[in-house]
Amino acid sequence: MRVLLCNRDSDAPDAWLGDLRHALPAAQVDVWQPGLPPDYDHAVVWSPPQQLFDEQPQLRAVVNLGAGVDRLMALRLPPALAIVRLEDAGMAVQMAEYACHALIRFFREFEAYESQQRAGRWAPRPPRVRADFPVGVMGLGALGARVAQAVRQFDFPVLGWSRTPRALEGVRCFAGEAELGAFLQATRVLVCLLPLTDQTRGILNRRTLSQLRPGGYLINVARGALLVEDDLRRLLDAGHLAGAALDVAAQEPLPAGHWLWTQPGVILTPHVSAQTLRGDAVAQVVRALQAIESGVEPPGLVRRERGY
Ligand code: NDP
Ligand code: OXD
Repeated sequence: MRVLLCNRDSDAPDAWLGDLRHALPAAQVDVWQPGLPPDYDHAVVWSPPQQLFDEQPQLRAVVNLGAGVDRLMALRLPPALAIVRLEDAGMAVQMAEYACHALIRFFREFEAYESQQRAGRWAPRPPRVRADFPVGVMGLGALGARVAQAVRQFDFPVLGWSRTPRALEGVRCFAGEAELGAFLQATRVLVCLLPLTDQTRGILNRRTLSQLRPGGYLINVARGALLVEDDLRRLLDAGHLAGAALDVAAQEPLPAGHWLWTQPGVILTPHVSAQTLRGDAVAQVVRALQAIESGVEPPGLVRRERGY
């Protein structure tokens, strides 16, 4: 088996190569570079260039070193190529930490206490009622389902929305376009964990976000292009939304001077809510390639027609 590695964003390319070679001792694993002969079986990639697929049309499978395949799906890929993505691989627990942290920061008014501390003021605020903070999770996949379960542990009412009907213990589940309105209207803190597809691009917009309960919050940990940022700004300025935690932006890195850097009520992080962990990822790559070589459907197989 001959495997190409193309992980250009990595700050430890040698460690990825070493770990993959160690985990696949019978395989030849090479780092992709332009002009290699077209005789590789599989590619393991994050954010690869179009040139890789143009030069290697015989590839049978590509394994994406992340959960979201939107960038990969935007390329021209060989029609028969199997696309496999990471499923959880240590990311679900990170998403649960991040979403719960943001939720509790909003609910317990930590931002207000931080400014009181800076002003040297000791001033307890009245407790807020948990039932007034229903949390709606958009996307109930590997990551969203874990977030919904983690939020439940803090006794917030939890709702979830997915494309097809799901049943999750303790979560009031909604599905499809027809139930989106009811889901949003019952939600105050919206956590977005949808994949970016033709159906979901721009789904967080004035029409949808204005249906959240007044004083609502947005936690977007999925992709920046799901959100119409100017619509968020209008709803924050109007006070309909009280805050947002954004780990992703339409343009990354967020440009200097962008309004989001200084918008009151907005917490920003640089696309780190759930990072790819090399050990978990390599183990999942190995399982996927072994499944493909044995003619079995690999875990994390992407359905091209759905876009995720
Ligand atoms: P999954 O594919 O496991 O889950 C996707 C969920 O979204 C499913 O519940 C699916 O519904 C739902 N969904 C998809 N399309 C629609 C639609 N049109 N309407 C309603 N629901 C829809 O993905 P993951 O949970 O693994 O990951 C989610 C996303 O998180 C990734 O695509 C990626 O963009 C992002 N991510 C961000 C990271 C970061 O660091 N910021 C890190 C990792 C991932 P159904 O259940 O019916 O299929
Ligand atoms: C992913 C990401 O999709 O890190 O895994 O954004």
